[in-house]
Amino acid sequence: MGEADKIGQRIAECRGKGGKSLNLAGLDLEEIPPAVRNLRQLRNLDLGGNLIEALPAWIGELDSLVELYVIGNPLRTIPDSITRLKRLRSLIVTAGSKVIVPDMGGLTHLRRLALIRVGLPEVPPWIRRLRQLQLLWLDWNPLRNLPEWIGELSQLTTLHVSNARLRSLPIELRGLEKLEDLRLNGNTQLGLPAEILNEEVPQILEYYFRIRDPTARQRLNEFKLVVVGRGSVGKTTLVHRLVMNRFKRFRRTPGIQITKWPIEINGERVHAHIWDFGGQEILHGTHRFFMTERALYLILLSGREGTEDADAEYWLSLVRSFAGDVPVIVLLHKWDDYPFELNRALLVQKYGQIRFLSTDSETNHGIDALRKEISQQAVALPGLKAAWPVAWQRGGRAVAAWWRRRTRRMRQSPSRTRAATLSRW
Ligand SMILES: Nc1nc2c(ncn2[C@@H]2O[C@H](COP(=O)(O)OP(=O)(O)OP(=O)(O)O)[C@@H](O)[C@H]2O)c(=O)[nH]1
Ligand SMILES: [Mg+2]
Repeated sequence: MGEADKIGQRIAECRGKGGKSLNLAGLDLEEIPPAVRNLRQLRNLDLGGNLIEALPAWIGELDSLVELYVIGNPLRTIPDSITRLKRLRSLIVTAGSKVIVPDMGGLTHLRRLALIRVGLPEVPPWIRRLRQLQLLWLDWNPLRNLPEWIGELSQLTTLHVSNARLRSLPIELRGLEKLEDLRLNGNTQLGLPAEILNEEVPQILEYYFRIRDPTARQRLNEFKLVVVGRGSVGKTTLVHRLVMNRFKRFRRTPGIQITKWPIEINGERVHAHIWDFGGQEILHGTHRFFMTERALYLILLSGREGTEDADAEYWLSLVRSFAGDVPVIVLLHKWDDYPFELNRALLVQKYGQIRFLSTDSETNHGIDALRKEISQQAVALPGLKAAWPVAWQRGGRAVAAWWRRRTRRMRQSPSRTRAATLSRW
């Protein structure tokens, strides 16, 4: 019996028995034998190691197929009709050169997809719709990057993109909680040493985002709220009132205190990182180094000492000089202890857009209005829901620690530290 007859017999047998699997691997086939078209019951078809350049359009008629293996063929095109194989869970293709691949985003049952060495210049956008994907192999394609939406494929356990041309990784990879097998070897531009590449997924990503690309950006629902004002004006007490909704007495704040405050804005949970600056005068000079553009500023003033106008000018000019055109809320604070007024029109004329509110942490006066105002202003901040440097949160903690060390030194020897600080900056 010739080779062709043997193949014919195998197909006939499969048909006769209503077989679910057909193995046609390694038979030097140049095309799928036409008789396969009749095997409508087939669930698994293995065409590996043949000489097939094109899958026929009728492949779409084999709509019971669950697994299709086309490994090691000189394939050039995959026909559109493949999108009719709605039950397909595994599609494994490895070729040797460019393959025309149709939009297969409708194959939403796919769990395993391999498109290896098929000349993909980018990750096909339709893969985004394959929400059930667990395994994705894209090795040996000239891919320069991975899309951010890769982070939406939440079922992924395996991602192989070895020997591509990746230049960077998206931070969204860190959101793939089930990912346990990440292969990135052969992408020299990522700068990942061999010993790291063999590590577990969290170690690979930690190394990459900490050492290689600490400026990678992450979408976070958070923003920075900076609270300033002279010593004892009530900053720390206000932060406690905002976050815990209680009035409590505090000692004076020795440096910066950073508090995380979860709030709801437009039905979404957002975290404010509140930077509460110690108001002692000796610390003011360094405030400016922590004033950043992507933040909302609260300036607290009180009236009992009679310095409210000068204080308002002092803090507004500091904020405008070092943080720029940021949103500012000026609080006429400790209101129920001592109500007072400011020349609001003049301040607005000199320092631009400002919101004014009267507040008191002890009596809760104006606190709800303040929360509301903060939410409204935060929505407009460029940082909210937009890109933030990843290192930002860590940065906050490092800054707080550095500040504590510094103020400790400063108390021991104020003048020397100040000189050292100046030369340092
Ligand atoms: N009547 C009244 N007293 C307040 C209010 N907020 C704070 N205080 C009191 O003012 C004093 C200083 O409050 P803090 O919150 O520690 O002031 P601070 O601005 O954080 O001070 P520093 O950390 O030294 O910069 C404390 O005695 C508070 O109890 C308020 O809204 N109304
Ligand atoms: Mg304080």
